[in-house]
Amino acid sequence: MKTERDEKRLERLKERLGEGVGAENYRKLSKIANPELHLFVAKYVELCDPEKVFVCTDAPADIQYVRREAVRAGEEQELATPGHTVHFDGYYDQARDKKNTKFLLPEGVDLGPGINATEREAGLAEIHEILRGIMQGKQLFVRFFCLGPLKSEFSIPAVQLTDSAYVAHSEDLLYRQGYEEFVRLGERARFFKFVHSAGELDGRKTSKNIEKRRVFIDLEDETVFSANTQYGGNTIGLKKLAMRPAIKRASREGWLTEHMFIMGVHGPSGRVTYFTGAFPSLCGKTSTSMLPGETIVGDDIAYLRSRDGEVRAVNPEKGVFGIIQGVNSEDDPLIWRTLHSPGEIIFSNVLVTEEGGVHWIGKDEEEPKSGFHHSGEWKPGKLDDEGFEISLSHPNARFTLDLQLLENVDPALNDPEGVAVGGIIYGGRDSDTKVPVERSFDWVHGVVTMGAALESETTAATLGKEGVRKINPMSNLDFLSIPLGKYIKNHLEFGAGLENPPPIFSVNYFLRDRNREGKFTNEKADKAVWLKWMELSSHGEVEALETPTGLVPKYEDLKRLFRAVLGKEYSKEDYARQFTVRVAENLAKIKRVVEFYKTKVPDTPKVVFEVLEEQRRRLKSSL
Ligand code: SPV
Ligand code: MN
Repeated sequence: MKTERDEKRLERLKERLGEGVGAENYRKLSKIANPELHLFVAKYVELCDPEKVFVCTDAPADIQYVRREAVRAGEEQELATPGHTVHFDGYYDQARDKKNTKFLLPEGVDLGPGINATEREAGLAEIHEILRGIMQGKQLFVRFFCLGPLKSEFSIPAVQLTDSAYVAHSEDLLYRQGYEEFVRLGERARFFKFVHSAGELDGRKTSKNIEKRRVFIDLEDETVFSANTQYGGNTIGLKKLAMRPAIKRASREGWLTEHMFIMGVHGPSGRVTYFTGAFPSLCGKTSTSMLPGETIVGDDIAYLRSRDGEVRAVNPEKGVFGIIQGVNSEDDPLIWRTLHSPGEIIFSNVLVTEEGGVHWIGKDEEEPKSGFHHSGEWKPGKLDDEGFEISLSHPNARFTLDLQLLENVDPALNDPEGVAVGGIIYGGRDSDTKVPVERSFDWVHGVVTMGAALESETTAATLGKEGVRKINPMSNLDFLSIPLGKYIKNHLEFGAGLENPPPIFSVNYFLRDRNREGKFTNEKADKAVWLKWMELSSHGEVEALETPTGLVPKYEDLKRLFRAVLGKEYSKEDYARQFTVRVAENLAKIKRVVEFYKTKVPDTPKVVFEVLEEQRRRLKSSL
């Protein structure tokens, strides 16, 4: 029901957009027959008070306009290779800001310890105050997208308001255009809403008032607000911001929103088996999903539904916001080739050379002796205000591109039915405990010991100290919008409802050897072999050895696969180093995990403790 206040608001929006070019913007908005949408736009246009509003449809000319505006406004700069641009976030705005990311919860609602929240009314008042007049003198872009393939049961339409052409442009590469989808759905669209402002910009066009950086998530209204930040993980509404309301919706409706890639692993005789994989950032997730010889559906997020007894998955995205550090011609040939070819790519927080090329840490070319990046002019040895050396590029520097630019994009990317999931993988950065690859005994064992017990050493993808071991259930902890115990229960129930649940695996690319100066026990490329083994295992075509923690590959199978996949001889010594179960470390891990669930997760399902206890007993009796 529209109130008189609503009517007035719409009148004012019409006036604002009503003249000259503006009339066209109003017409575009009106074509979507959805009063809730109109009111949302009217409310935030009025509050943020931009100088101009641009309503973007799916028309190529509209999309091109946004791209040009990003360059014209100085948020992106063109590079020497056609289509390439670079964007910088502020020096202190280089990662997800967990501290200032909060759920706005009505009184009496509690998501449990560890989930950052504030009272809803107070939070709305705070963010509205920050947003008031924040876009004065700037242009507001209204964008429509669809999370997931068009015309699909999986999908969620979404609208983004932002004053950052960089954010709007990034979303073009990452999400399916959704204006026509909104027109088609009209009042039936149950959509997510995002309001973002980079806030006041400094001379280098980076957010200036980061002390007022906020990401506030209003679950009730499925709306997310983000202010005074540009870094993609804080701003690109449809990425990590949308995961929160999506997890909540999924929980209500009996499906799953996961921090998972989706890839096609190519088995014998042309068989393709789809795997989803959850890894905390900077733990090899993107590079796994892009392994040569395999095909990629998505590198970051998956919606999973059970359909006729099987699991099906879609990627809500259609592009990649990937970590660039360490990308080199030998380990990542596909990404490497794409990053060196013309095409629409946004680099962020890399070093720009005098010739208009880009460089990053771990690029296998000679390092430039000077350049320009997120800290301004750069030379080796440059120090920041606190006296720390500033690296050539930021460890969380990224590239943004449409998956269609990659040779290995999977043909099922836009299938409204999704792909059938043949296996689920959990991975983390673990230097001393878990074997490189292992299959769980069953769904519950996998959910508990591999998903719920996932630990990882922290990386540069969030602000804070690196290298500290932390539990990160399903690698989804940062995005949970429901109590963790409930989230785990959902996984258990999801599996219980499946006729034939896909096998669950864990991988660890980061195991070190205690006896050889802590060297990694594996080469980066070895993950290609683990994938092929999992593919065969998921079809029951390789046997496995039972250990106290799960089912591990047999030496002979790996020997054969190392030769076939990598052309490498695989030694018994390597196998022993990698696959000997580290009993003491595994026992210590169980202790940490039990302690965490006992003290921090009041609603932990009982079976979590039971399964961990059984594992503890198996480990003990193996001593
Ligand atoms: C991650 O950190 O998990 C990412 C990038 O995928 S971000 O958008 O920052 O979440
Ligand atoms: Mn991610």
